[in-house]
Amino acid sequence: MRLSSVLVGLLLLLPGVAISAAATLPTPQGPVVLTVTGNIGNTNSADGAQFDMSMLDALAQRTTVSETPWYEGKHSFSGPLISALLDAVDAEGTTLQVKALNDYSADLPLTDATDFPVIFATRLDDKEMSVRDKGPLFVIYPFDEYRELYDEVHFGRSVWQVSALAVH
Ligand SMILES: Nc1nc2c(c(=O)[nH]1)N[C@H]1C(S)=C(S)[C@@H](COP(=O)(O)O)O[C@H]1N2
Ligand SMILES: [Mo]
Repeated sequence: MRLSSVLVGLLLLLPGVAISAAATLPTPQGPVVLTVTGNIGNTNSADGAQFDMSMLDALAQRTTVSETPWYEGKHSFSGPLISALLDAVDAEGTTLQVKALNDYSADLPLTDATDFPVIFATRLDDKEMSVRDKGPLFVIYPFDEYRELYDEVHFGRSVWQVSALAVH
């Protein structure tokens, strides 16, 4: 009878564990657009935490309407807050290395994401961005809302064609 009560205990326990893990970070169903590695507590693959577009859309979103060095006039950029993404993967550390498809990479202090509503833009004027248009992911600082961010330091951290992150 000991064994059967252990088995009952396991049966009660296992679904709970599976459900909470799935709720934390599901498995991507569509093409993976972002892979996060490094000092993170939540993963969903041997390669770290992988995200498809709908997983990014499910995170807390923000829009900023701003001038930028890359486009004429003001445009609307929207997508998940970097802070929401860092929460989702349970990131710990001081630096976020942001890597692009073209091998460019920049180190962002994690405090940028906690001090300002910085966005991983997935939409420019409500449309997804193709790789040709600096997509699918573009780090966008809320330049018009915080004029002090409009400088070379933050332009250099505004990585476009983002494909991977490493938390250190
Ligand atoms: N993917 C990618 N993002 C990037 C860069 C790059 O070469 N590739 N250059 C960065 C730097 S150093 C700056 S100053 C700005 C430059 O943008 P610009 O080349 O359109 O002036 O984009 C940043 N984001
Ligand atoms: Mo730059």
